[in-house]
Amino acid sequence: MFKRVLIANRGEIALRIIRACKELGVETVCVYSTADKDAPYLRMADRAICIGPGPARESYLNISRVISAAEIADVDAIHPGYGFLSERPDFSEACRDCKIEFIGPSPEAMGKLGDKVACKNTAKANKVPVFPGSDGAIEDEEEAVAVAIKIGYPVIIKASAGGGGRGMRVCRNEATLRSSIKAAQQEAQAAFGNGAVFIEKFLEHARHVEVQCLGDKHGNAVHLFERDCSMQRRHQKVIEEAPGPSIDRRKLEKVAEGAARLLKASNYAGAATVEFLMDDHQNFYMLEVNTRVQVEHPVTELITGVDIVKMSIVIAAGEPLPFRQKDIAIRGHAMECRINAEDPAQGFRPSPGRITTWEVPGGPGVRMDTHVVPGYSVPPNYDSMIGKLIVHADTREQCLDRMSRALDEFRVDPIKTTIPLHRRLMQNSDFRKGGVDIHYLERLLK
Ligand code: MV4
Repeated sequence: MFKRVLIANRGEIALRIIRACKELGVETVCVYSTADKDAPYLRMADRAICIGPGPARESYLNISRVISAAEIADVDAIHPGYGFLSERPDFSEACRDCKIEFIGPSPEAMGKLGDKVACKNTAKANKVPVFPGSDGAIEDEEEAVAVAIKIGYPVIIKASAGGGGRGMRVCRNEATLRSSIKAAQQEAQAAFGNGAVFIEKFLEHARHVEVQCLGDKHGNAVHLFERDCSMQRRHQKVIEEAPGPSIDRRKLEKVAEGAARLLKASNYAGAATVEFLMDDHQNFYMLEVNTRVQVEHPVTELITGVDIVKMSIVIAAGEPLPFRQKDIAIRGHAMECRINAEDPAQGFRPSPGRITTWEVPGGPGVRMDTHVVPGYSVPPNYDSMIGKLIVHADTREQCLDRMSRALDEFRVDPIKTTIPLHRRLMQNSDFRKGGVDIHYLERLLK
């Protein structure tokens, strides 16, 4: 195992990684920006090193500053968490060049799964279902039109290097498609430095179902079942749950085994999530692969008993996965509400500032992942997520009631949070029935 790990992140995930390291007997080094200098989790690490000012470009996103801190602290490995440098093949490579273990996939595996066209090809070769569409990148207008005639409208143009909804265009007829291709290529080139775009069939109504996977350095790969993340707004997830409500278990298991095969075929070591859309007939279509530990990993931890963050470290240290697929089973139901410092009554306007009252829920089946304490100031520089309330119960209905009860215990003052929205959603009959689609929340908020 590693002697010392640097955490190249902030907030709740930095604290989550500190906790995993402590349980593994690994020393921790946190990097921080001046905007985070008073954050209490920094004192839980063995060492904290300032790497720059508030703007992320000059601190958490700055590869040379992070690597310099790692060299000064003489760490064996770096955990990137999520966001920031976590999905940058150049960062994984910089770590390798400096003989520091990157806790995540190799730059090759990350590059291959991060490029959507390449990823889709590997998926197809491994019998992972994908949307019908172009074979690889589209060269010109005529090729796009030919593919669209074959698969039928509507179609969607996506950037091969895009992700999380960036660089997508829906085309409902030939005229729009013709006028969009060149613009999409130019946009992709400007935004991602890669002009490759592809097209596929556009699905109007769908659920977002993603499969959590783990691969090790010995050729083993397993899945930890699925999460439903359909409750989202502007590509930001709001609630996640596991398992997905009313999903055909046989279909899901086939797809999830495919996801694990995809990791294995990509020589992937670490945690990964394979995202799918699921249509009204429970057909699955792969969207993209996230090559990192995700925000919503706790719901999978609660239903499987697997510590995903600990596993990410164990895998990077070269140990084989300590279990096989047959050892993984689902127990109960789990749900996560993202607590953001935003005002749902004001169009989700950010609400940073000092938190004087912070009373968090507890009791049976309740887990709170947060770096916030009373007196903490939410800096305006970063993502507005300040914590995650996660609950576990035997059934989905008990889980909803437990979440409701936990949300009722929550007291935060004076900043605004998404707690009132969550309380409303826990009583929403469509959500309680299960199976709302990815557009549900935006329709509800109109
Ligand atoms: C799609 C789609 C419909 N059809 N692809 C958005 C984020 C990116 N990961 C892929 N996205 C979509 N791809 C096809 N062929 C609809 C979306 C989409 C979406 C997907 C997941 C969660 C929320 C979403 C919200 C709007 C659109």
